[in-house]
Amino acid sequence: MKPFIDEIYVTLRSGRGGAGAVSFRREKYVPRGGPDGGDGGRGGDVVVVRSDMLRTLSHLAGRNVIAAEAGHPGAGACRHGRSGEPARIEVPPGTVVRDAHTGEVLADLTRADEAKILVGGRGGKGNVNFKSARRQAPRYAQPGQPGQECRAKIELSLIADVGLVGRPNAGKSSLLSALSNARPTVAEYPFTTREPNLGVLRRDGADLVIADVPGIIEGAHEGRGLGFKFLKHVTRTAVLLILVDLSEGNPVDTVETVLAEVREFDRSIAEKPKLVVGNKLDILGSEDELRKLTVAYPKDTVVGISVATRQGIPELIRELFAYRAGIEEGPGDANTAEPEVREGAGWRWEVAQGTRPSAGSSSGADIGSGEKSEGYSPEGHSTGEPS
Ligand SMILES: Nc1nc2c(ncn2[C@@H]2O[C@H](COP(=O)(O)OP(=O)(O)OP(=O)(O)O)[C@@H](O)[C@H]2O)c(=O)[nH]1
Ligand SMILES: [Mg+2]
Repeated sequence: MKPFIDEIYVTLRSGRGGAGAVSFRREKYVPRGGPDGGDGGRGGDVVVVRSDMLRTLSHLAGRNVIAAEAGHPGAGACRHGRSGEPARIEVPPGTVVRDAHTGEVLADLTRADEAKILVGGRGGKGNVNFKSARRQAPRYAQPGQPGQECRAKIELSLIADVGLVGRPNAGKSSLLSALSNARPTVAEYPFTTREPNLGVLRRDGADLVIADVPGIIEGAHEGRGLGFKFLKHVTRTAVLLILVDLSEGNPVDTVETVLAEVREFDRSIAEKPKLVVGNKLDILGSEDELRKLTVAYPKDTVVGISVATRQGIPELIRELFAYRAGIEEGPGDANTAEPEVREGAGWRWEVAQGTRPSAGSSSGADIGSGEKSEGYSPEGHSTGEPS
């Protein structure tokens, strides 16, 4: 399996324009034929294209520069140079391209199919354009315009509808497994999940994408446990599902700790609609703990479940679909039928080693500045000196 890579830095370069040609018509019975140097071709653009087949940025790993082709020079007999081939960069849905230095968003491929990031340089005009009554034999043509360059940060946020957050061992991966076709690893030790997992829950033809992220502990914002940078994968979810192991006791403290860490990461995530879910209801005494949650969060929806016995799971699924923005409750049988969990696409990613800058939040302190774009230097053969 390819490593999970969700952030890369790369220098993008559009093609410089091709130079215009200096050329004169030379034919047997045409003495002193006029200038006929054609224009140079346009340089290639840099375009980012959304590919729904891709799930990570791994295919771009190790690329330091992505450059489009330069425009081809013009030639005699007024021939135009060919345009340079664009650089088309395929990325998964949910990719955002930013200027690595300023953070400015250059393209957001969540909904857009493609976006032009850099425009190729214009081709130079050939000497046929510079003929005048006074200058009948211009020995001059324009060089092509240089291409553009930028250091880009290409970043992927998973597009999930529901984000599962909670302490390690709460049963997040077990729940994802119960709700969707995804089969993440489940184990009784903390931090089993080290990279996000996605699963799809399908019901009455509507899809709900659920993201299970690694467990969060107090002090995660200071790097404890696995840290909290993976929370960026829930920045775009519509609903936050906070899962609590009721058998641990003090469920309200647990929810507050998790929320405090989420808030440290990004206040807006903590303000999303929340679903507070108590898990492991099958364990003795959990009912009482669940009641504490219901009392503490009268405004939020509180649901008790047991992934082990499937108690409460159908109710939870109904709540999830009810919450999801833009998707109403499925037609008809909402109260009676057991919601159906069917096949869909699911992915599991493995850990990437040493592929990205250390802290997700540092806005690129260690980014190389990349080479500066070259000067505007005319190239060899086809650009003549001014006469
Ligand atoms: N008794 C009981 N055990 C459960 C239930 N749900 C999950 N577990 C167990 O709890 C343990 C942790 O489950 P996981 O799904 O790996 O928990 P997680 O939240 O994904 O944990 P991390 O990935 O480490 O953050 C496993 O041993 C599960 O079998 C439940 O409803 N009842
Ligand atoms: Mg897990």
